[in-house]
Amino acid sequence: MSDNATTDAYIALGSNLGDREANLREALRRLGELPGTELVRESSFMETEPVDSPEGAGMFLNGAAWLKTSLPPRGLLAALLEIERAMGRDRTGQPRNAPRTLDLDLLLYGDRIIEEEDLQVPHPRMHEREFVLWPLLQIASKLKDPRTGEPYAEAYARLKNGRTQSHDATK
Ligand code: PH2
Ligand code: MG
Ligand code: MG
Repeated sequence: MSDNATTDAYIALGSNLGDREANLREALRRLGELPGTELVRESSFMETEPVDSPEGAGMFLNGAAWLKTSLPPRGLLAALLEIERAMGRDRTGQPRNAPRTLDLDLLLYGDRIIEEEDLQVPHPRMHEREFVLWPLLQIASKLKDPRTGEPYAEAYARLKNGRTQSHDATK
C-alpha cells in the first residue's frame, strides 16, 4: 500500500546463525507483509566479518531494506522484534552481540530524530559501520544523516579511506 501518510523507513538486516540467506529472505518477505507497509527495495547480501562480537562468532550476511509504512516508529520497532522472535532469535541469557538467526535494526524513519532508552533513530552506530552503509547506499545512494545533513555516501567514503590511511602513515 502507499498513501500520503506513509514514511520511508530503512532497516538493516543481519544473520550469523543457521541458514543465513534463507533467514534474510524470509525476513524481507515478512517485512513486506506488515500492515500498512510496502517493501520498496531490497539490497543484495554481503558477507561480512563480525564486528564487536564475542570470540568465535561466525561471519555475517548483511543487507538492507527500504520500506514505506504507515506504522508509527514504535509500532514498526515492535514488529521488527516480533519477526526476530518468530524466526528463532533467542535473547535470553545471551552476551551482547551473540550470534543470531536474525537482527533487524531500524536505521532511519523519515527525517525523525528519536532519542529514547529503547529506540534511537537514526541508529547511533550506523554511520560507522560498513556492513550497514554498503547495502543501504546500494538501495538509496542519496540518503543523508538527518542530524548533520551529511550524505551517508561521505561517511562511507571516510570509513574506506580511514581504513587504508591507518595502514599508511604518509597519507
Ligand atoms: N551486528 C552487530 C554487531 N556486529 N557485525 C557484522 N559484520 N554484521 C552485523 O550485522 C553485526 C556485527 C550488532 O547487531
Ligand atoms: Mg544490530
Ligand atoms: Mg538489533
